[in-house]
Amino acid sequence: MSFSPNKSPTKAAHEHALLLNAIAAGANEYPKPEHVNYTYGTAGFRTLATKLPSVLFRVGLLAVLRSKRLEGATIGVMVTASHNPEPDNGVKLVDPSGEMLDPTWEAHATALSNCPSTESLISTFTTLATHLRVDLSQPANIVYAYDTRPSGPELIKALERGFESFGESVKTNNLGVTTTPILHYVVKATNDKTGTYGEPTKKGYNEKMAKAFRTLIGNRGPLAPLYVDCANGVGALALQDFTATLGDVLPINPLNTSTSTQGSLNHSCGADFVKTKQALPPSIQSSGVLSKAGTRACSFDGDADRIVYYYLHESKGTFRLLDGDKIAVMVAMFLGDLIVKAKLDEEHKLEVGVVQTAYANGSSTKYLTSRNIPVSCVPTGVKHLHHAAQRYDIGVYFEANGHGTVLFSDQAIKALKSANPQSPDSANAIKNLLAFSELINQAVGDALSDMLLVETVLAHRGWGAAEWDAGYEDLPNRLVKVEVPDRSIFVATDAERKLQHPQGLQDTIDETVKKYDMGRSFVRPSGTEDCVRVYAEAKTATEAENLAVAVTDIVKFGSGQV
Ligand code: NG1
Ligand code: ZN
Repeated sequence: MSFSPNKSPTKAAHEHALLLNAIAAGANEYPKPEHVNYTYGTAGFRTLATKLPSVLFRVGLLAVLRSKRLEGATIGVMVTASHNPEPDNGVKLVDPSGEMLDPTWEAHATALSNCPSTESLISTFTTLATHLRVDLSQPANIVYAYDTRPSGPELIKALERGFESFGESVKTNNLGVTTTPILHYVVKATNDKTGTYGEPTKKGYNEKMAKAFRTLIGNRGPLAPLYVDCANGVGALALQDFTATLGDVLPINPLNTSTSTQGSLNHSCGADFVKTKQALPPSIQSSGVLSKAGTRACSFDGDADRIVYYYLHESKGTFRLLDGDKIAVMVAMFLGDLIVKAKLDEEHKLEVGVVQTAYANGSSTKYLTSRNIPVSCVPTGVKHLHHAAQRYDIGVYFEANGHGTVLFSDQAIKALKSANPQSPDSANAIKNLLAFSELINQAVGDALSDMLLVETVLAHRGWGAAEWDAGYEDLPNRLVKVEVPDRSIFVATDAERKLQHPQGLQDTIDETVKKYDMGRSFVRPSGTEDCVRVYAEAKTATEAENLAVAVTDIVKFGSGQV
């Protein structure tokens, strides 16, 4: 198809015709494969990389539309499939504040990606631009990055082809191979009008983290060495850059850093492996590095936005996991104590709250609520957690799988900056709270920043991993992936703790759960994989296992498989 620029009466119409011609040429180069249906889910688009070039081209178009709609505010695009295996890839958009794409635009991403032909893409694009009132003459600014997957560079070309359709009105900044949280940081810092968030570069990120960490550690360093499993992913490169900036306050021993070995990414290592298997990565097990008492380690996931810690029990040698729930609890308690020490005036009192999902271990929720820390439960997906955390002065949010951060509200920062310390101790607490707000990524969960957060709290408490772990004992639990013919028949409600459909299934689950001591179980369709997830916890490991099996059977029955 072609549009005739020369016959157009006005300059704008002429440019519009040129744009549509450029989009049509790009769309022809990147045709949508037949029989594939794409959905912009919790983590953007994610599937086999070979199915993604047409999606990347179209995401390029949408990113430009979004930036133009927001008068040239910088939009981020991250190409990653996080903890998924290497043949997968994915893409997600980042809004100007550094947060996930506005959910109302997710449907536009889905619509563009599913247009079956060049004609339908042009027509959907034009309709979207009109309905969303996008002034195409506005400038657009995009920052983009990708992880270490071999499919990254080809997909980036398709994305760039999307941007190029708009000619010179689009300014781009390619950050290259970078972690997801660094991309979010750069987007936020680029759009920050106050100029105080930090320099919008990788260097700016490293310097900001290193400065805050040094302030917080003070003369407590150098800390005990830490082993970091980088999942053979981009976290290895980020960690190397960061340690070069930080120096030797925190001696880091990176493990699983083979970013160019084919098939190694997330393979038998990384945060998702450790959390799901509740075991050490075999490479760490066989290296024996954790056998020295008191040694702690952590695992990043493939794009370094998740982290879990672990160690071996001193006498039993058993694996002990310190997951997102354990991080949230320790951090919330510590920040709560700092606020008490800060002795702020009555009208500037700050409250720490915690946001969890239904996957949070019941023991962690009980621990927090019994200590009067407010806890909210929201549906799975970072955007839900992030928004709920914004309602607290200091909102700690973590998914059990290790994705999370701590948000400081503007009022909290103002209260801390304007406080009149009553003593050297309170001055110190205020200074430390402000340093935490610099250390912790305010845009998104960040393995590196969260690692520094954990290390700081441990150093201040004078704790090792065992003391941290001693707070509460996790209830034994099981997470099962159930493949069903059509997961869309499963509809969850009440922060995904109950099933609304298929009708009657929840009653059967409730009846079953009652038979287990301290039993809890829920079922929800995954937002990132073609499956339904069953979670079960109970007083003993055997009971948790049996409950998971029983509920899995109910799900299979409900999906018509039995
Ligand atoms: P789904 O597939 O919707 O369960 C998974 C994780 C989420 C979140 C997203 C995005 C579990 C049980 N689910 O979502 O917490 O991290 O991936 O990556 O861990
Ligand atoms: Zn991730």
